[in-house]
Amino acid sequence: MKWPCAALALLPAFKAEADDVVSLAFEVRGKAVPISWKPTVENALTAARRFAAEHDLPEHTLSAWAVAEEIGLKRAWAAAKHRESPEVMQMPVLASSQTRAPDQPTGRSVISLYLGHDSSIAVSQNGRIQCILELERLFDIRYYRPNITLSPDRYQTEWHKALRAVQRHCEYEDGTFPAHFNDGVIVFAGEFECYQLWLRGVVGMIFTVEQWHMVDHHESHALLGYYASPFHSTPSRTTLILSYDSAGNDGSFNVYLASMGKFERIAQLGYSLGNAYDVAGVLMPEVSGHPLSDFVNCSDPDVLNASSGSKLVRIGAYHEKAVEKLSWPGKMMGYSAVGTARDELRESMRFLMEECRSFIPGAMALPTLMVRAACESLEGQRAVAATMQSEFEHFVLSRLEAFLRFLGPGKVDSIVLSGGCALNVLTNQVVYDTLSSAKPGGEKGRDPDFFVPMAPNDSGLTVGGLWSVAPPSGQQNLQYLGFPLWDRHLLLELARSHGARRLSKLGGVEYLAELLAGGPAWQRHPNRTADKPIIAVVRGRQEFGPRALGHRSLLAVPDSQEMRDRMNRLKARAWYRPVAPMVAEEAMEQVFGRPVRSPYMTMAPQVLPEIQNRFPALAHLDGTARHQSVSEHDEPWVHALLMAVGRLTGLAALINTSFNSKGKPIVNRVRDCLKMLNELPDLDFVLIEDYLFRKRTPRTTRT
Ligand SMILES: *[C@@H]1O[C@H](CO)[C@@H](O)[C@H](O)[C@H]1NC(C)=O
Ligand SMILES: *[C@@H]1O[C@H](CO)[C@@H](O)[C@H](O)[C@H]1NC(C)=O
Ligand SMILES: *[C@@H]1O[C@H](CO)[C@@H](O)[C@H](O)[C@H]1NC(C)=O
Ligand SMILES: *[C@@H]1O[C@H](CO)[C@@H](O)[C@H](O)[C@H]1NC(C)=O
Ligand SMILES: *[C@@H]1O[C@H](CO)[C@@H](O)[C@H](O)[C@H]1NC(C)=O
Ligand SMILES: CC(=O)N[C@H]1CO[C@H](CO)[C@@H](O)[C@@H]1O
Repeated sequence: MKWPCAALALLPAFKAEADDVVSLAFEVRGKAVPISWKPTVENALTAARRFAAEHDLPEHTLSAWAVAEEIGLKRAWAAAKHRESPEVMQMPVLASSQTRAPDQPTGRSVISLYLGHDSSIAVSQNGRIQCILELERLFDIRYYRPNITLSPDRYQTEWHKALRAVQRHCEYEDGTFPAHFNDGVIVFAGEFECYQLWLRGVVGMIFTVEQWHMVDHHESHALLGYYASPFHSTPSRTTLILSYDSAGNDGSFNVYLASMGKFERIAQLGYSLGNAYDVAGVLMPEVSGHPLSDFVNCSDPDVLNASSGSKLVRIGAYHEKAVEKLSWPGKMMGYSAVGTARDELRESMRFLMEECRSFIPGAMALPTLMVRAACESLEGQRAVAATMQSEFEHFVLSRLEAFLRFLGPGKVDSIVLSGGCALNVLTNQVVYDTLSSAKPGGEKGRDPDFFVPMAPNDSGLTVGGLWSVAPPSGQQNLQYLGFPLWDRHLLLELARSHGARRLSKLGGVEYLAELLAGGPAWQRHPNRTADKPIIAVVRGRQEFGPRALGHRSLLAVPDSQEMRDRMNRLKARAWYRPVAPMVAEEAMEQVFGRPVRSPYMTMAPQVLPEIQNRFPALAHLDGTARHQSVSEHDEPWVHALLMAVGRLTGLAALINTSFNSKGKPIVNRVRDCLKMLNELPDLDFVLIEDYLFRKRTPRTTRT
């Protein structure tokens, strides 16, 4: 293949566009003040310092300006408005005020693509999403993105393969398959325009697309959050949407307001909370899996002698872990429960979160005090995790509070959190418990309602991007819009050859519940190794988003510590990883003492002590549970199963874990399911659609 984009690899060399003079105006204390400079003579940071000194501005606005340098400084600045709030003014404003009024739903069909890590393709028709393909689920590699640098040929082949999967397996509600699209959307991932042009060509080999649109990264996160929430169906509501993550080249803390059909970015701040959180992972060998010495030199006199919260030491080898480090923040959040936060580390954490941008991407560095704590002991490493989590929560909460005050009491009817950082369920819970109408003493109508979408991280970008072109018509359940089993056609034959039995003939969910609860059906089982079995359930279309919500899940009754250990062993997961129960909506009061709706596992409320005692595998070490609340409306079959389990165990709850093997994405092949059933000693059954496969005893195993 002739590679048309090769020359563009040279682009960065031309980044500092020759003799351009950059001119901007900032509003300082209500007045527009101009600033201009030549990037070839003075860099943006120096210019920013000069400007700050001349106008007596606080130092910490500077980091945002360093970021501005990275993004070329041209865009959006003219519109930068600090507005009137002193608190909001103190945050480093990158750019703000971008207004768009979404079109009304139309009869259009749309395809949307995202090229960054966690690449995906989403398709909609008539304002309804028809399917979402996360490429990792097709290629069986977590966070998958086709890698253009590796081999342009392979890049093309892989995108082609993904698009073919959409063409063949994305069955529309009316029984047809996609062929033509009115609109194509690419969610911007910082790539060269040339790649996008070229990708359009690849799409064009399979589908016809009338017109293409580019959509901003954070706008896509925010639109997913807004339109997936119940709030958009009442246009008179004002919804505040925070999209935050660690996105590379832009402000990573974005605040939007949606009201009366208007969707507006009110601030884009230069914080990269995700980065701060990610980087801290290097200090915890139990999280990263690497010795501390890979990243820092604990005998460095600067480390030994640390005293100030803002002094930094360099860390090495971080960028080399480009892909695996994506798993650190999730682990670190669970790990934070094993440590105790230390006050003397707080200043360092705040400094890191506020200033993280200013030392990325050049020198990776961490505050020296944090490094020293980690060097000193395992307990110190755990304290870093706990303090980081605690400061992260505080940071998000205080910024949200500032925005709410700034907008005025009672002005915001609902809050939505989106972006990769919204996977931090502990922070979500703190916001819910402190700001929302569900807080103790909170009032509907006065305090905002709260929502986190099912795929707040990059895997959800294509849906948000798509909705910017064709907003949804009404409310749609999205959590099961992944793909059916890729090799579904093999199921019947494999069921026959494995002697699988039809669950519906055995008694349906009642039978499954009896097995799970260790009742007679399990007691009759010839080769029991445990008190109660672990059962994988694989039904219908795959989940969209990071959580297995009962369509690709491993299920068990959480009434013993042993069960948690078996689950973690089965998944080869670190001992400190949290468990996640599925709880029937009816049982939430019983478990938490209050209803905390969380159909996509986005919250982490405290479990009541008596339930922790009776069902020890249900709560995490800190007593919280990352639960999935299941109502009949969310998933009728899973709900019926939970209710049946509740009749036998006294609690309509099961622990779930996603059905995947170590380091792999959630399964989507019959063959892989059966392979795991054979290989994993702790897995007792797999239910695939209506077929219940039992682990084969050695006697019946063919060799
Ligand atoms: C893509 O491939 C290049 C060249 O082999 C490699 O250096 C880079 O790390 C890869 N990127 C990703 C995201 O895997
Ligand atoms: C770590 O720092 C000490 C003290 O500066 C130095 O002697 C040692 O060589 C360093 N170790 C490494 C691996 O760089
Ligand atoms: C440690 O800090 C003290 C006080 O700031 C300073 O005098 C001393 O030189 C430092 N030692 C090292 C090894 O940097
Ligand atoms: C993002 O979500 C997808 C599922 O939608 C998950 O597989 C992936 O691991 C997540 N990525 C990160 C970086 O957390
Ligand atoms: C039961 O399973 C275990 C482990 O797979 C095996 O060692 C044992 O022989 C089996 N017993 C029977 C009666 O199949
Ligand atoms: C115990 C356990 O593994 N819980 C898991 C439940 O499923 C979600 C989504 O797959 C996981 O994130 C939890 O860790």
